Amino acid sequence: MAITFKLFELVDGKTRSISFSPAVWRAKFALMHKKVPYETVPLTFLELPSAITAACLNIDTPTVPTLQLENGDGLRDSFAIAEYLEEKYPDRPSLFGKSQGEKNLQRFFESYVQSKLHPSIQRMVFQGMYEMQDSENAHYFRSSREKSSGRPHKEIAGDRAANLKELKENLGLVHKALLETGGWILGDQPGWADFVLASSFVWFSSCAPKEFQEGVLEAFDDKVFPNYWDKVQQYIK
Ligand SMILES: N[C@@H](CCC(=O)N[C@@H](CS)C(=O)NCC(=O)O)C(=O)O
Repeated sequence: MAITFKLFELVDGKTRSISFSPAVWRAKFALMHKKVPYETVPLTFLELPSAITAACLNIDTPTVPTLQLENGDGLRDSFAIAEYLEEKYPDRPSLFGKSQGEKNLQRFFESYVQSKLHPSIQRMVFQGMYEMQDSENAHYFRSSREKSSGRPHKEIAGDRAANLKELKENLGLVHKALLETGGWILGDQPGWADFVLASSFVWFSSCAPKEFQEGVLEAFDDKVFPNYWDKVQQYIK
């Protein structure tokens, strides 16, 4: 009998149909790449803690993504989910490549995306993420982000032009890598590094479409990022 995994994911409070979390998308790409069927449990920020702890008794600090396994336990964290899938389905398309060295390099790329691309994207998506919420989730989102950033709401997004400039500077190496492979970061086939990058793009495009257009698709004078984004569509449509 086919196993049905449940993926707990984050959606907007207004329509409950926009899945925007980059960490969740990493898990979704990994599941799709491994051709593993799954159901999603869409949750808003405020629903997430009680829904995950009620369903997965082993989890006491709930975050998304959480993948509920056959035995009912929840597996938290996108990388842990990818490692689990790689181990369980070794004969399906690989996420990390053949050697520990390839896996290490992909982890290194993940750190680059997280530390160099995410800060400016995070500032640019802030207002969009806020406006996508219903009033209770908007209140939670605003106060939790004010607390974590130490800044009042109106200062979190920062200066648009400075954000776009910072992003372009840090996208340069990614653009160069894609120009050289002519395809995915990993070459002919995507893997973890691509799914990390693509997840950041899905997050950016769904919460700040104009800035994504200007800051990624039109940032360089060629079709490298538009072509890459076209390839990503096969997973997200
Ligand atoms: N390290 C985790 C990320 C976990 C995480 O921070 N998830 C966020 C969504 S991207 C979350 O659950 N946020 C809940 C909240 O902000 O209340 C992973 O990559 O899977």
